[in-house]
Parts: sequence; C-alpha cells; structure tokens
Amino acid sequence: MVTSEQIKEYADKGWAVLPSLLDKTEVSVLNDALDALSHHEGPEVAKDGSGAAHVVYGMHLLDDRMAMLARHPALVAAVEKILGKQFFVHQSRVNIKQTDGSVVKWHQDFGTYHRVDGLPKPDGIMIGVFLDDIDPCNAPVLGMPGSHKNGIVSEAALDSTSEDFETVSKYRYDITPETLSNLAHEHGIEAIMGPAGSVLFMDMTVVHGSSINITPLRRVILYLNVSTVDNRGETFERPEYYAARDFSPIEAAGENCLRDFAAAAN
Ligand SMILES: O=C(O)CCC(=O)C(=O)O
Repeated sequence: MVTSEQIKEYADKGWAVLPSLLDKTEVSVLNDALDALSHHEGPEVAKDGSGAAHVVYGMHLLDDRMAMLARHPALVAAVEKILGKQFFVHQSRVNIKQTDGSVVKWHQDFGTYHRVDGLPKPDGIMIGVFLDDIDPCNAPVLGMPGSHKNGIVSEAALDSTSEDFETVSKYRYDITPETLSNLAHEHGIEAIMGPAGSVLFMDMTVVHGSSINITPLRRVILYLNVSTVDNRGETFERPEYYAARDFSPIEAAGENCLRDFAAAAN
C-alpha cells in the first residue's frame, strides 16, 4: 500500500519507489512475458546498435500477462491514490538495457505526449516495474528530483535525420545543455534503484534519462504510462502502440491475477 510519506515524496520529488511490491512468482511470470516479447518482430520493436531488441512498445496490447500487470490491484490502488481518479494506459513499453546497449537521453515523457499525442495536461504517471535488481552499476534511471515543478523544459527542433520525418517524428524534443545544467544545479540528480519486483511511480514531467549499461548484468524495466480518464490524447498521429485509442478506465483484477498464470503453467 502506498503510504502518506510516499505520497508526499511523490509530490515533492516527482517520484516514489515502492520496494518489492511484486513477489518472486509475479516477477517470474513477467519474465516469461518478456521472453515472448523479446522475440516479437514488428514495428513495435526498437533495436539497439547490435540489432538486439531495446524497446518493445505496446506490451499490454501484445501480451495478456502485461495487460494483467496494468490491472494489478497494488498498482491500480497506488495510481488511484496518487492521481485521485481512474486512469487508462496511454503507452506501455519494455525497456531492455542490454550490455553496451543504448543510452536514453535526458527527456520528459510529457513533452512528446503533449505535443505529439495531444494529451492536454501532465495528469499521469510513468509506472516502472523492475524485473532485475537495479543498483548504481547497471545503469539505473537517473532523475532530477523536483524538476516536474519546472513544467515542460524540452524544446522542439526539426530532426532531418528522422526516418519518419514526413509522418510523426519531424521534431526532436531535446533539453538544451544550458537548461540541463541549470536544472541539475537547481535540483541535483538521483539514481532510482531497488530490488526486482520494486515499482517506480514517476510524474510524467520529471526530467530523466539513463546511461549505457557496461556491466554484463541485465537491467529490464516494464513501463506503463497512465493518464487520468479525463485527460485523453486528442491527435492520433501515432499508432496505438505509442498512443492509446482505448480510454476505458482500468479496473483492478484479483490479488492473484499474475500468480494465476504461473499456476496455470504448472
Ligand atoms: O529505462 C530507462 O533507461 C529509461 C527509459 C525512459 O526514460 C523512457 O522510456 O522514457
């Protein structure tokens, strides 16, 4: 259960981590789902330099176990307590931080959701479910605590290198070095860590990113970016695996919703 201290931490810093919210069986079910998704071929998959899957978008649309994760009662209760409203999943993705894989540049998820998907307000949460132990070594997500209070700080710039320039990705939403430096001095930077099964709840305006993983240790986070039901995307420029079409409120499932998959497999 999310405590009042965690709610305050979320309001002040822009995020809170609920350690070991999911148990080993639930993490194992999600690892099975990850195995299946890492073999998925399609436009939902972004690969890193080695050709390995780095991000798989729309995980809750592709796999029943990931869809059930969005309905996990502990996640639903935490989101509803923080946002005070029912919510839908705007975007989901698996982020596999392979050894020597990709860097995630500093950004705000809400920058793109607002400008490209037409989400009116930052009334949403980036939920991150840790499938591995995350420590200072295996490229944790780095966040600037309190940066959500600065509003949108990224700037739109034409990106002539974009493969889909003519359609959705004409612009990049980068944060200039000067703005980044000011934000880092104003807020500092923290690594966001915890054992496998921990769950991060982060305001979608927090400035965050991650560096390369030079360890041989895998680092996987499953993301569900959710928004309140009265704050829907309005432009539909991107496909559904980037930006929701289904705005039905997520209903909590039973306590064993993930464990039931393990029981059924045995
Ligand atoms: O997991 C990471 O390294 C960061 C991912 C991220 O920031 C994102 O997908 O928006």
